[in-house]
Amino acid sequence: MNERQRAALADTVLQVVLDTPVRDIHTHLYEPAFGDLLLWGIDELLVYHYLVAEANRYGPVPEERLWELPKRDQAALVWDTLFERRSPVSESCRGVLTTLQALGLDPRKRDLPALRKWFAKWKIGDYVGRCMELAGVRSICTTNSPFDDAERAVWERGPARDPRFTAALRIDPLLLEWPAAAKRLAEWGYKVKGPDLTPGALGEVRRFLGDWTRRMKGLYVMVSLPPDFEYPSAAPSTALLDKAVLPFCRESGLPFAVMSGVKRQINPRLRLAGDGVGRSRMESLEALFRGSLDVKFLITMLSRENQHELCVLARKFSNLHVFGCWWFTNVPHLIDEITRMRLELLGLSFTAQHSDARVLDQIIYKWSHSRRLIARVLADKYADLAEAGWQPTKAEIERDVRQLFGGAFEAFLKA
Ligand code: RAT
Ligand code: ZN
Repeated sequence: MNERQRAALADTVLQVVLDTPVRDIHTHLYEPAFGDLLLWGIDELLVYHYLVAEANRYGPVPEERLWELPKRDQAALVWDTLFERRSPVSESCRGVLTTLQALGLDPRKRDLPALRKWFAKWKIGDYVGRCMELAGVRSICTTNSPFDDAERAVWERGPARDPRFTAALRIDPLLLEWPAAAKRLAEWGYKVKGPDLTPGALGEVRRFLGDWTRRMKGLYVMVSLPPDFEYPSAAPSTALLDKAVLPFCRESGLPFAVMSGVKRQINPRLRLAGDGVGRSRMESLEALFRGSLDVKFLITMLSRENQHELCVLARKFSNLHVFGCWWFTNVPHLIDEITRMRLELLGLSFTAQHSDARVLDQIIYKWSHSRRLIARVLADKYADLAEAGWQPTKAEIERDVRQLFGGAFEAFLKA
Protein backbone atom coordinates (compact mmCIF):
# COMPACT_ATOMS: atom_id res chain seq x y z
CA MET A 1 0.00 0.00 0.00
CA ASN A 2 1.25 3.46 -0.78
CA GLU A 3 0.79 6.45 1.54
CA ARG A 4 -2.32 7.67 -0.29
CA GLN A 5 -4.05 4.29 -0.13
CA ARG A 6 -3.20 4.00 3.53
CA ALA A 7 -4.66 7.43 4.25
CA ALA A 8 -7.84 6.58 2.32
CA LEU A 9 -8.23 3.34 4.26
CA ALA A 10 -7.69 5.15 7.56
CA ASP A 11 -10.37 7.69 6.56
CA THR A 12 -12.87 4.96 5.74
CA VAL A 13 -12.21 3.16 9.01
CA LEU A 14 -12.52 6.35 11.02
CA GLN A 15 -15.79 7.22 9.31
CA VAL A 16 -17.22 3.77 10.03
CA VAL A 17 -16.07 3.89 13.64
CA LEU A 18 -17.57 7.36 14.14
CA ASP A 19 -20.87 6.30 12.53
CA THR A 20 -21.36 2.97 14.32
CA PRO A 21 -23.58 3.32 17.40
CA VAL A 22 -22.16 1.62 20.49
CA ARG A 23 -23.70 -0.37 23.25
CA ASP A 24 -22.14 0.93 26.48
CA ILE A 25 -22.00 -2.21 28.63
CA HIS A 26 -20.69 -0.81 31.93
CA THR A 27 -21.52 2.60 33.39
CA HIS A 28 -22.46 4.07 36.76
CA LEU A 29 -25.36 6.04 35.32
CA TYR A 30 -29.02 5.68 36.28
CA GLU A 31 -32.26 5.89 34.40
CA PRO A 32 -34.12 9.22 34.71
CA ALA A 33 -36.67 7.57 37.05
CA PHE A 34 -33.89 7.39 39.66
CA GLY A 35 -34.00 11.20 39.99
CA ASP A 36 -30.94 12.76 41.60
CA LEU A 37 -28.96 9.52 41.40
CA LEU A 38 -28.43 10.29 37.71
CA LEU A 39 -25.58 12.81 37.76
CA TRP A 40 -25.07 15.35 34.97
CA GLY A 41 -23.92 18.90 34.29
CA ILE A 42 -20.81 20.96 34.79
CA ASP A 43 -20.49 20.69 38.58
CA GLU A 44 -20.76 16.90 38.48
CA LEU A 45 -18.28 16.76 35.61
CA LEU A 46 -15.78 18.71 37.70
CA VAL A 47 -16.17 16.78 40.94
CA TYR A 48 -15.71 13.44 39.13
CA HIS A 49 -13.44 11.39 41.36
CA TYR A 50 -10.81 11.06 38.64
CA LEU A 51 -10.45 14.87 38.73
CA VAL A 52 -10.61 15.11 42.50
CA ALA A 53 -7.60 12.78 42.74
CA GLU A 54 -5.71 14.94 40.26
CA ALA A 55 -6.60 18.25 41.92
CA ASN A 56 -5.51 16.76 45.23
CA ARG A 57 -1.99 16.36 43.88
CA TYR A 58 -1.62 20.14 43.90
CA GLY A 59 -3.10 20.25 47.41
CA PRO A 60 -5.51 23.18 47.08
CA VAL A 61 -7.20 22.17 50.36
CA PRO A 62 -6.51 19.31 52.77
CA GLU A 63 -8.26 16.13 51.61
CA GLU A 64 -10.56 15.88 54.58
CA ARG A 65 -11.74 19.49 54.18
CA LEU A 66 -12.67 19.15 50.52
CA TRP A 67 -15.74 17.10 51.37
CA GLU A 68 -17.05 19.69 53.82
CA LEU A 69 -17.44 22.21 51.00
CA PRO A 70 -20.70 22.48 49.07
CA LYS A 71 -20.51 20.70 45.72
CA ARG A 72 -20.37 23.98 43.77
CA ASP A 73 -17.34 25.08 45.75
CA GLN A 74 -15.64 21.72 45.24
CA ALA A 75 -16.27 22.10 41.51
CA ALA A 76 -14.94 25.68 41.50
CA LEU A 77 -11.84 24.54 43.33
CA VAL A 78 -11.18 21.75 40.81
CA TRP A 79 -11.76 24.19 37.96
CA ASP A 80 -9.34 26.70 39.42
CA THR A 81 -6.71 24.09 40.30
CA LEU A 82 -6.75 22.04 37.12
CA PHE A 83 -7.98 24.40 34.42
CA GLU A 84 -7.02 27.93 35.47
CA ARG A 85 -3.69 27.56 37.20
CA ARG A 86 -2.15 25.18 34.68
CA SER A 87 -3.03 23.58 31.35
CA PRO A 88 -5.54 20.74 31.62
CA VAL A 89 -3.44 18.10 29.84
CA SER A 90 -4.56 14.98 31.72
CA GLU A 91 -7.04 12.63 30.07
CA SER A 92 -9.82 13.42 32.55
CA CYS A 93 -9.33 17.17 32.19
CA ARG A 94 -9.25 16.94 28.42
CA GLY A 95 -12.48 14.96 28.71
CA VAL A 96 -14.30 17.91 30.24
CA LEU A 97 -13.16 20.11 27.35
CA THR A 98 -14.15 17.58 24.68
CA THR A 99 -17.57 17.31 26.30
CA LEU A 100 -18.14 21.07 26.49
CA GLN A 101 -16.98 21.54 22.93
CA ALA A 102 -19.30 18.82 21.62
CA LEU A 103 -22.19 20.47 23.46
CA GLY A 104 -21.39 23.69 21.60
CA LEU A 105 -19.89 25.52 24.59
CA ASP A 106 -16.68 27.49 24.55
CA PRO A 107 -14.54 26.44 27.50
CA ARG A 108 -11.96 29.14 26.65
CA LYS A 109 -14.36 31.69 28.09
CA ARG A 110 -13.49 30.11 31.45
CA ASP A 111 -16.81 31.25 32.80
CA LEU A 112 -18.14 28.69 35.26
CA PRO A 113 -21.34 30.65 36.15
CA ALA A 114 -22.25 30.92 32.43
CA LEU A 115 -21.69 27.20 31.97
CA ARG A 116 -23.92 26.48 34.96
CA LYS A 117 -26.68 28.62 33.45
CA TRP A 118 -26.49 26.74 30.17
CA PHE A 119 -26.87 23.35 31.85
CA ALA A 120 -29.73 24.55 34.06
CA LYS A 121 -31.95 24.97 30.98
CA TRP A 122 -32.11 21.28 30.22
CA LYS A 123 -34.77 18.74 31.18
CA ILE A 124 -33.11 15.46 32.00
CA GLY A 125 -35.17 13.25 29.65
CA ASP A 126 -34.12 15.43 26.69
CA TYR A 127 -30.56 15.76 27.90
CA VAL A 128 -30.13 11.97 28.01
CA GLY A 129 -31.14 11.88 24.35
CA ARG A 130 -28.79 14.73 23.45
CA CYS A 131 -25.79 13.13 25.17
CA MET A 132 -26.50 9.72 23.64
CA GLU A 133 -26.80 11.27 20.21
CA LEU A 134 -23.53 13.19 20.54
CA ALA A 135 -21.77 10.12 21.95
CA GLY A 136 -23.25 7.74 19.36
CA VAL A 137 -24.46 5.45 22.14
CA ARG A 138 -27.51 3.30 21.40
CA SER A 139 -27.92 1.65 24.80
CA ILE A 140 -26.54 2.23 28.29
CA CYS A 141 -26.08 -0.50 30.85
CA THR A 142 -26.18 0.70 34.46
CA THR A 143 -24.59 -0.82 37.57
CA ASN A 144 -27.20 -1.62 40.15
CA SER A 145 -26.82 -2.58 43.76
CA PRO A 146 -29.60 -3.61 46.13
CA PHE A 147 -27.08 -2.89 48.91
CA ASP A 148 -27.29 0.81 48.06
CA ASP A 149 -30.18 2.13 50.16
CA ALA A 150 -31.06 5.09 47.94
CA GLU A 151 -31.10 2.95 44.83
CA ARG A 152 -32.95 0.03 46.41
CA ALA A 153 -35.78 2.33 47.48
CA VAL A 154 -36.38 3.31 43.84
CA TRP A 155 -36.37 -0.30 42.62
CA GLU A 156 -38.86 -1.23 45.32
CA ARG A 157 -41.24 1.45 44.09
CA GLY A 158 -41.15 -0.14 40.60
CA PRO A 159 -39.69 2.73 38.52
CA ALA A 160 -40.94 3.42 34.99
CA ARG A 161 -38.18 1.94 32.84
CA ASP A 162 -36.48 3.84 30.07
CA PRO A 163 -35.89 1.68 26.98
CA ARG A 164 -32.55 3.39 26.36
CA PHE A 165 -31.14 1.73 29.48
CA THR A 166 -30.50 -1.79 30.73
CA ALA A 167 -29.37 -2.90 34.19
CA ALA A 168 -26.77 -5.21 35.76
CA LEU A 169 -26.87 -6.61 39.28
CA ARG A 170 -23.76 -5.74 41.30
CA ILE A 171 -23.06 -7.93 44.30
CA ASP A 172 -19.69 -6.83 45.74
CA PRO A 173 -20.84 -6.79 49.41
CA LEU A 174 -22.36 -10.25 49.07
CA LEU A 175 -19.05 -11.82 48.07
CA LEU A 176 -16.58 -9.57 49.86
CA GLU A 177 -18.34 -8.63 53.12
CA TRP A 178 -20.53 -11.64 53.70
CA PRO A 179 -21.27 -11.23 57.45
CA ALA A 180 -22.62 -7.72 56.89
CA ALA A 181 -24.43 -8.74 53.69
CA ALA A 182 -26.03 -11.69 55.52
CA LYS A 183 -27.56 -9.25 58.01
CA ARG A 184 -29.00 -7.18 55.20
CA LEU A 185 -30.48 -10.24 53.48
CA ALA A 186 -32.11 -11.25 56.78
CA GLU A 187 -33.59 -7.75 57.16
CA TRP A 188 -35.04 -8.05 53.68
CA GLY A 189 -36.84 -11.27 54.55
CA TYR A 190 -34.40 -13.92 53.32
CA LYS A 191 -33.99 -16.80 55.74
CA VAL A 192 -30.33 -16.24 56.48
CA LYS A 193 -29.39 -16.70 60.12
CA GLY A 194 -26.01 -15.17 60.85
CA PRO A 195 -22.98 -15.73 58.66
CA ASP A 196 -23.21 -19.55 58.57
CA LEU A 197 -23.33 -20.74 54.99
CA THR A 198 -25.82 -23.54 55.50
CA PRO A 199 -27.53 -25.13 52.49
CA GLY A 200 -30.65 -23.18 53.47
CA ALA A 201 -28.78 -19.87 53.54
CA LEU A 202 -27.14 -20.56 50.16
CA GLY A 203 -30.55 -21.34 48.70
CA GLU A 204 -31.77 -18.01 49.99
CA VAL A 205 -28.84 -16.26 48.32
CA ARG A 206 -29.88 -17.87 45.05
CA ARG A 207 -33.44 -16.69 45.65
CA PHE A 208 -32.11 -13.17 46.30
CA LEU A 209 -30.18 -13.22 43.00
CA GLY A 210 -33.27 -14.41 41.15
CA ASP A 211 -35.55 -11.81 42.74
CA TRP A 212 -33.19 -8.92 41.95
CA THR A 213 -32.22 -9.90 38.43
CA ARG A 214 -35.94 -10.26 37.69
CA ARG A 215 -36.80 -6.94 39.30
CA MET A 216 -34.05 -5.14 37.36
CA LYS A 217 -34.32 -7.27 34.23
CA GLY A 218 -30.58 -7.60 34.82
CA LEU A 219 -28.38 -8.49 31.86
CA TYR A 220 -25.62 -9.94 34.01
CA VAL A 221 -24.42 -10.32 37.60
CA MET A 222 -21.19 -8.55 38.50
CA VAL A 223 -18.48 -8.03 41.06
CA SER A 224 -15.22 -6.12 41.25
CA LEU A 225 -12.46 -7.97 43.01
CA PRO A 226 -9.25 -7.00 44.80
CA PRO A 227 -5.94 -8.13 43.26
CA ASP A 228 -5.30 -10.63 46.05
CA PHE A 229 -8.66 -12.36 45.61
CA GLU A 230 -8.16 -16.04 46.09
CA TYR A 231 -10.24 -18.81 44.59
CA PRO A 232 -10.71 -21.46 45.77
CA SER A 233 -10.13 -20.50 49.37
CA ALA A 234 -11.58 -20.97 52.82
CA ALA A 235 -13.21 -17.50 52.64
CA PRO A 236 -17.01 -17.29 52.38
CA SER A 237 -16.62 -16.01 48.81
CA THR A 238 -15.71 -19.48 47.54
CA ALA A 239 -18.77 -21.18 49.01
CA LEU A 240 -20.93 -18.30 47.86
CA LEU A 241 -19.57 -18.55 44.34
CA ASP A 242 -19.68 -22.35 44.14
CA LYS A 243 -23.05 -22.87 45.74
CA ALA A 244 -25.02 -19.76 44.95
CA VAL A 245 -23.68 -17.32 42.36
CA LEU A 246 -22.30 -19.73 39.78
CA PRO A 247 -25.25 -22.16 40.01
CA PHE A 248 -27.56 -19.19 39.61
CA CYS A 249 -25.69 -17.96 36.53
CA ARG A 250 -25.56 -21.48 35.11
CA GLU A 251 -29.31 -21.97 35.46
CA SER A 252 -30.37 -18.50 34.38
CA GLY A 253 -27.82 -18.25 31.54
CA LEU A 254 -26.82 -14.80 32.79
CA PRO A 255 -23.09 -14.03 32.58
CA PHE A 256 -21.06 -13.32 35.68
CA ALA A 257 -18.89 -10.24 35.18
CA VAL A 258 -15.57 -10.09 36.97
CA MET A 259 -13.73 -6.78 37.21
CA SER A 260 -10.44 -7.60 38.78
CA GLY A 261 -7.63 -5.59 40.31
CA VAL A 262 -9.06 -2.79 42.43
CA LYS A 263 -7.49 -2.04 45.80
CA ARG A 264 -10.30 -0.33 47.59
CA GLN A 265 -9.58 2.71 49.73
CA ILE A 266 -5.82 2.86 49.82
CA ASN A 267 -6.40 6.48 50.84
CA PRO A 268 -9.82 6.60 52.51
CA ARG A 269 -9.57 10.37 53.01
CA LEU A 270 -10.12 10.71 49.27
CA ARG A 271 -13.34 8.67 49.47
CA LEU A 272 -14.45 7.58 45.98
CA ALA A 273 -11.13 8.91 44.63
CA GLY A 274 -9.15 6.82 47.12
CA ASP A 275 -9.05 3.45 45.31
CA GLY A 276 -5.89 2.01 43.78
CA VAL A 277 -4.78 -0.81 41.52
CA GLY A 278 -2.81 -4.00 41.95
CA ARG A 279 -1.76 -6.89 39.81
CA SER A 280 -4.30 -9.73 40.09
CA ARG A 281 -3.52 -13.39 40.65
CA MET A 282 -4.31 -15.08 37.37
CA GLU A 283 -4.29 -18.51 39.04
CA SER A 284 -7.48 -17.69 40.91
CA LEU A 285 -9.23 -16.52 37.77
CA GLU A 286 -8.01 -19.55 35.85
CA ALA A 287 -9.42 -21.84 38.52
CA LEU A 288 -12.71 -19.99 38.48
CA PHE A 289 -13.14 -20.22 34.70
CA ARG A 290 -11.88 -23.78 34.37
CA GLY A 291 -14.19 -24.94 37.14
CA SER A 292 -17.30 -23.52 35.46
CA LEU A 293 -17.02 -24.04 31.73
CA ASP A 294 -20.80 -23.92 31.49
CA VAL A 295 -20.99 -20.42 32.99
CA LYS A 296 -20.44 -17.33 30.88
CA PHE A 297 -17.96 -14.80 32.27
CA LEU A 298 -17.41 -11.20 31.29
CA ILE A 299 -14.00 -9.99 32.32
CA THR A 300 -11.94 -6.83 32.48
CA MET A 301 -8.77 -6.14 34.44
CA LEU A 302 -7.45 -2.97 35.98
CA SER A 303 -3.73 -3.48 35.92
CA ARG A 304 -1.75 -3.00 32.75
CA GLU A 305 0.45 -5.90 33.81
CA ASN A 306 -2.47 -8.33 33.65
CA GLN A 307 -3.60 -7.50 30.12
CA HIS A 308 -1.42 -9.92 28.20
CA GLU A 309 -2.14 -12.84 30.52
CA LEU A 310 -5.83 -12.04 30.21
CA CYS A 311 -5.70 -12.29 26.41
CA VAL A 312 -3.97 -15.65 26.65
CA LEU A 313 -6.52 -16.85 29.18
CA ALA A 314 -9.38 -15.81 26.90
CA ARG A 315 -7.82 -17.81 24.06
CA LYS A 316 -8.22 -20.90 26.23
CA PHE A 317 -11.76 -20.40 27.43
CA SER A 318 -14.58 -19.56 25.06
CA ASN A 319 -16.81 -18.95 28.08
CA LEU A 320 -14.86 -15.69 28.66
CA HIS A 321 -15.73 -12.43 27.04
CA VAL A 322 -13.14 -9.70 27.53
CA PHE A 323 -14.38 -6.13 27.64
CA GLY A 324 -13.23 -2.55 27.94
CA CYS A 325 -10.17 -0.63 29.05
CA TRP A 326 -11.17 -0.08 32.61
CA TRP A 327 -10.71 3.06 34.75
CA PHE A 328 -6.93 3.63 35.10
CA THR A 329 -6.39 1.89 31.75
CA ASN A 330 -8.90 4.20 30.06
CA VAL A 331 -6.15 6.55 28.90
CA PRO A 332 -4.99 6.94 25.29
CA HIS A 333 -1.64 5.17 25.39
CA LEU A 334 -3.11 2.14 27.13
CA ILE A 335 -6.27 1.98 25.01
CA ASP A 336 -4.01 1.90 21.98
CA GLU A 337 -1.76 -0.79 23.43
CA ILE A 338 -4.52 -2.97 24.88
CA THR A 339 -6.76 -2.79 21.80
CA ARG A 340 -3.84 -3.70 19.56
CA MET A 341 -2.94 -6.64 21.78
CA ARG A 342 -6.51 -7.89 21.86
CA LEU A 343 -6.98 -7.68 18.11
CA GLU A 344 -3.71 -9.55 17.63
CA LEU A 345 -4.57 -12.29 20.12
CA LEU A 346 -8.37 -12.45 20.10
CA GLY A 347 -9.42 -11.18 16.68
CA LEU A 348 -12.80 -9.49 16.95
CA SER A 349 -14.17 -11.64 19.78
CA PHE A 350 -14.19 -8.96 22.50
CA THR A 351 -15.90 -5.69 23.38
CA ALA A 352 -13.49 -2.88 22.72
CA GLN A 353 -14.63 -0.40 25.32
CA HIS A 354 -17.15 0.69 27.93
CA SER A 355 -17.38 4.21 29.30
CA ASP A 356 -17.62 3.65 33.07
CA ALA A 357 -19.33 7.06 33.02
CA ARG A 358 -20.53 8.25 36.40
CA VAL A 359 -21.79 11.52 34.99
CA LEU A 360 -24.09 11.34 31.97
CA ASP A 361 -22.24 13.93 29.87
CA GLN A 362 -19.02 11.89 30.17
CA ILE A 363 -20.27 9.39 27.61
CA ILE A 364 -19.55 12.11 25.03
CA TYR A 365 -15.84 12.36 25.67
CA LYS A 366 -15.18 8.79 26.71
CA TRP A 367 -16.58 7.52 23.43
CA SER A 368 -15.13 10.27 21.28
CA HIS A 369 -11.62 9.70 22.64
CA SER A 370 -11.83 5.90 22.46
CA ARG A 371 -13.36 5.86 19.00
CA ARG A 372 -10.44 7.74 17.47
CA LEU A 373 -7.90 5.42 19.08
CA ILE A 374 -9.78 2.26 18.12
CA ALA A 375 -10.10 3.53 14.54
CA ARG A 376 -6.36 4.11 14.31
CA VAL A 377 -5.52 0.65 15.59
CA LEU A 378 -8.06 -0.99 13.28
CA ALA A 379 -6.77 0.96 10.28
CA ASP A 380 -3.26 -0.37 10.99
CA LYS A 381 -4.58 -3.92 11.17
CA TYR A 382 -6.49 -3.60 7.88
CA ALA A 383 -3.41 -2.06 6.26
CA ASP A 384 -1.40 -5.10 7.38
CA LEU A 385 -4.06 -7.34 5.83
CA ALA A 386 -3.95 -5.35 2.60
CA GLU A 387 -0.20 -5.98 2.47
CA ALA A 388 -1.07 -9.67 2.57
CA GLY A 389 -3.50 -9.25 -0.31
CA TRP A 390 -6.70 -9.06 1.77
CA GLN A 391 -8.52 -5.76 1.18
CA PRO A 392 -11.60 -5.49 3.40
CA THR A 393 -14.70 -3.93 1.86
CA LYS A 394 -16.47 -1.09 3.63
CA ALA A 395 -19.32 -3.46 4.48
CA GLU A 396 -16.84 -5.83 6.10
CA ILE A 397 -15.32 -3.02 8.11
CA GLU A 398 -18.81 -2.00 9.26
CA ARG A 399 -19.55 -5.58 10.29
CA ASP A 400 -16.32 -5.80 12.28
CA VAL A 401 -16.84 -2.52 14.09
CA ARG A 402 -20.38 -3.55 15.03
CA GLN A 403 -18.83 -6.62 16.65
CA LEU A 404 -16.42 -4.57 18.74
CA PHE A 405 -19.08 -2.02 19.72
CA GLY A 406 -21.67 -4.38 21.18
CA GLY A 407 -22.36 -7.06 18.58
CA ALA A 408 -19.93 -9.58 20.06
CA PHE A 409 -21.37 -8.86 23.51
CA GLU A 410 -24.91 -9.45 22.28
CA ALA A 411 -23.91 -12.72 20.61
CA PHE A 412 -22.23 -13.77 23.87
CA LEU A 413 -25.38 -12.97 25.88
CA LYS A 414 -27.44 -15.12 23.51
CA ALA A 415 -24.94 -18.00 23.25
O1 RAT B 1 -14.44 4.01 37.12
C1 RAT B 1 -14.92 4.28 38.20
O2 RAT B 1 -15.68 5.23 38.34
C2 RAT B 1 -14.55 3.51 39.42
O3 RAT B 1 -14.86 4.23 40.51
C3 RAT B 1 -15.27 2.26 39.69
O4 RAT B 1 -16.61 2.49 39.80
C4 RAT B 1 -15.11 1.10 38.84
O5 RAT B 1 -15.39 1.42 37.54
C5 RAT B 1 -15.99 -0.03 39.30
O6 RAT B 1 -16.92 -0.40 38.59
O7 RAT B 1 -15.73 -0.52 40.39
ZN1 ZN C 1 -17.22 0.90 36.98
